[in-house]
Amino acid sequence: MRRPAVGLVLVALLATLLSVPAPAVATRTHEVSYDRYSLSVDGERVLLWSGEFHYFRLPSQRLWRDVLEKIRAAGFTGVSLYVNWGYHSPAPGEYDFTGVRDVDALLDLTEELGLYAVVRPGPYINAEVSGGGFPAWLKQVPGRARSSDPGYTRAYREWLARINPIIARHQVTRGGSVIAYNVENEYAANTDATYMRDLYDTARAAGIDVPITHNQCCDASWTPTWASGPGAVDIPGVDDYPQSFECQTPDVWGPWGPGLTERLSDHAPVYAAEYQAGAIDLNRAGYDRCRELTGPAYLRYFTKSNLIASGATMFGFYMAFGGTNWGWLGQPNDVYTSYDYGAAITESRQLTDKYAEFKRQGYFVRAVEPLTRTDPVAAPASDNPAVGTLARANPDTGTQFVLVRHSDPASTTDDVSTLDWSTPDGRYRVPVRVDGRDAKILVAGYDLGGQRLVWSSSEIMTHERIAGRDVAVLHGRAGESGSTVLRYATRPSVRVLAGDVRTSWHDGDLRLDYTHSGLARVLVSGGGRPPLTLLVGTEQTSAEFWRLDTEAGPVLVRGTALARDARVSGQTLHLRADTAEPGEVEVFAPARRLVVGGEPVRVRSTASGSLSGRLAGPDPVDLPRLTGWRHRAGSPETAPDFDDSAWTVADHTTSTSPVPPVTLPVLFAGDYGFDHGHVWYRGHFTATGTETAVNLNAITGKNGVYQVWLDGRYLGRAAGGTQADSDAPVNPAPGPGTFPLTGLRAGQPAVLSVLVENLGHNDDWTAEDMRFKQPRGLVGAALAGSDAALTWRIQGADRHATDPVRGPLNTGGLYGERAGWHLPGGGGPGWGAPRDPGPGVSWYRTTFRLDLPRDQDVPVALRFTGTGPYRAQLYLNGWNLGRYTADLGPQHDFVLPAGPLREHGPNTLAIAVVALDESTWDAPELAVLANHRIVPPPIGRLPK
Ligand code: IPT
Repeated sequence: MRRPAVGLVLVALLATLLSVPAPAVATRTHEVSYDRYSLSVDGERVLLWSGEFHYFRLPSQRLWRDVLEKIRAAGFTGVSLYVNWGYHSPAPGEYDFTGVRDVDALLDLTEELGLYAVVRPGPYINAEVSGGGFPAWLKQVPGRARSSDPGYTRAYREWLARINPIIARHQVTRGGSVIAYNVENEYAANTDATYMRDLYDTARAAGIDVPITHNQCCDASWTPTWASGPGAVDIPGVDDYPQSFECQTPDVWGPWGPGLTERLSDHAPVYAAEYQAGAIDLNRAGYDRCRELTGPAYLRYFTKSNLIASGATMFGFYMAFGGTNWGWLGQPNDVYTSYDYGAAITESRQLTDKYAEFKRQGYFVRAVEPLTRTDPVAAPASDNPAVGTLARANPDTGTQFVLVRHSDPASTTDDVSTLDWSTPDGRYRVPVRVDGRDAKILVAGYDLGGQRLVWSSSEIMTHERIAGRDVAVLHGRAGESGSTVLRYATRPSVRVLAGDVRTSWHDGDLRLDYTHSGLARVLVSGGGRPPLTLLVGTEQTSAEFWRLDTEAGPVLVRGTALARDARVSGQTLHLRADTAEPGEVEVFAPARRLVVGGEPVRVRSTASGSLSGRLAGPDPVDLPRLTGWRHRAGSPETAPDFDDSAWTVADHTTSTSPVPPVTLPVLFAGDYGFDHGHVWYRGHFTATGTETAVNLNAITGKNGVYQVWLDGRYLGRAAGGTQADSDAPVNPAPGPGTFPLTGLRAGQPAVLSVLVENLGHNDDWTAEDMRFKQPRGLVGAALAGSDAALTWRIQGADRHATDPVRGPLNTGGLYGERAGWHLPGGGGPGWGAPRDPGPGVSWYRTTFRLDLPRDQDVPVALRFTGTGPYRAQLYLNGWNLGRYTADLGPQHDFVLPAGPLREHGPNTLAIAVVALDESTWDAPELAVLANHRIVPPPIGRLPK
């Protein structure tokens, strides 16, 4: 498979060496085509094995590189990238693509790293982000969203006019990384073909000339599939989440079906557009449970079954890295701050056992090219009905791929069988074993480099031609026996360097029999073929290998926690690798010397043809304890004499929202331009003395609350209304709360202060405005027992004055947020000794210094342990990095990503505690989540 950007990588590397900027645009262009089997680039078939990554969930360009390097190191050939309209657009006509919103820089990075990109700019993306990626202001645009209504059309064309040119200039066809462009998202309910057609045409008109795709929900029963007819795309894909999102029961097996991607078109490859690789934590079980639900066994069984059953050659694994719903990015109903997703790479960028499984599979699909073009063929018969087989073959090479797994998907027994296998090189009896929910893809009739693999009951991880030798890594489950048969013209000489391997020779077949254990090493030479180093490992030992491209050809690295990059110059291999502890490193490379991080490593040459040396681990690190907290009361808006004269008067009598107000005037926060976070209301009236209560309604999103004060006295709180849909358009009387009013005298001026949480905007999954355009804030307010006139003023985060660095979703309308108390400069007078919080808002601030070792990567979290009736909004150097819901859980650790976190210098923490009642102040502490020695980028700094 050709990497489109190798040329560019070289240019970039040279440029870095010479300390001149790399040219922005690569000169080499490529042709992208496709047929019913696969995508091709310049006529060479490509297996697109991509992992989903959301740049908007990681506010740090530097860490984008870290995560994308980790994705690449797992063998992914691409990334799937949603682009989030609302993240870039605070108000109509206002767009920002700078800093953490720089999509150009993101695509430059994919290009530099040689990763293909499937870009998915919506306009609707779902993705558990606020509004499903729609900007909040779209709620005030008349006309149904996700339809061809003129109001919506004008709005989304504005977005596409901004984003399409960025995507277009990064296409593979122009020397960049973008290999496909996805329109809309699971567009299967209330569809409108005119709209779909326009998305397609608008992309083409903007110069998008790579294939246009769509990700259909679930299976072909959801229509239209956009495979044909008006609005059809080039490559229709399918989303599949066979394990569901019930993380609290991680042992279930495929409750949402077998996970076999359907073919939607005869003219396009089978595309598993979103294939489940983690889960949202709907029931707050914690992401470790989600990682179990979608763990290595799931990935083995479902992904391998799907590969062979469906013949898919395009994949988007959702998610490779989930990230963080920082600020008010998250959708209110299904997620909390962490969007870790139980993914292969954790929110704090750590590699898991799922990562190892992805690596085994990713290296395989990438190395074994005949997989890009296969048809179903008859599978070898199994003599044990408990063990089932399914097969595909490449019609050009004859190479066969046989899936072996239990016939009953849920079976957990340990079974053996003998396959009667007619391979391209003859008929064989092949013993296999399936222990539990395992699945294997066995290969026969394969030109493995210069070798001929007749068959193997071990799986192929990868193979490379290195310094004139074929080096192959096979693997099997520890303790299971395996056999590999290779064909030679004459009997080759075999040297077993490690492991208990028995060899036999019969009629051109060299047969190796062994038990998978540790790492067996066999050298084969002669026999009319190039020399072969055969490495046969277990799941554990195979996962120790890393495969890297260099300008001198591929290299293999065994050991280290992560091998990111390599370069060969002369006889020296320069390696960029991470270590978690001191240990061995072994490299198979056309080199005699090894340099890691600029430091020569003492190596010895091994009999395997490799170099072996030792690398140091990281030094231990200590983080400072957080001390010196200061406090400031944060809800002056409750005081009767608070000056609200500059606030917006709520005087609208109509709204574009399809959800009607309970009372007039309209109090919907968005209708007055306040879209994210908390909103304050002050309702003034002259008491008649007969008031008995105020009846309020507010909509906050799930688990949201609103709080009410009368003349500074706390009256209490109520739960806010949640998602509306067409069945219950307004959730009969949304978020009702009755607050008794006592002690008011006739003629007395009185003021109600109401603080309403806004947890984000509903998605638009079913393309019905009732749900997405459900308002936020107060939706009804009436005095009981009195006809006094209530006049309201409203204050929140102004959509026209959003933070230029941190973006439109960073802050809401708390007093301290409006006054900048969350910012590094927001200290000053007015702050005093810490006090326990009472109902309303209390701010806490402190500073701390870090000086982490520059050659170590130490992800840091802020750890909350307090319990009580409060929610705490945490700001690091002004960045709103999450919301600790002490009353709900489950998240206690909040990742502080480097970037917002200064690893070398002073940091400011500010915490806005919104307490529902009297509570206690439990100060959080810093926590180390991992520690690796790294080679700081870029690799170009390494000596030549
Ligand atoms: C699929 C969406 O396409 C994606 O945006 C995200 O929301 C994902 O689900 C869940 O995390 S929808 C599919 C579950 C039907």
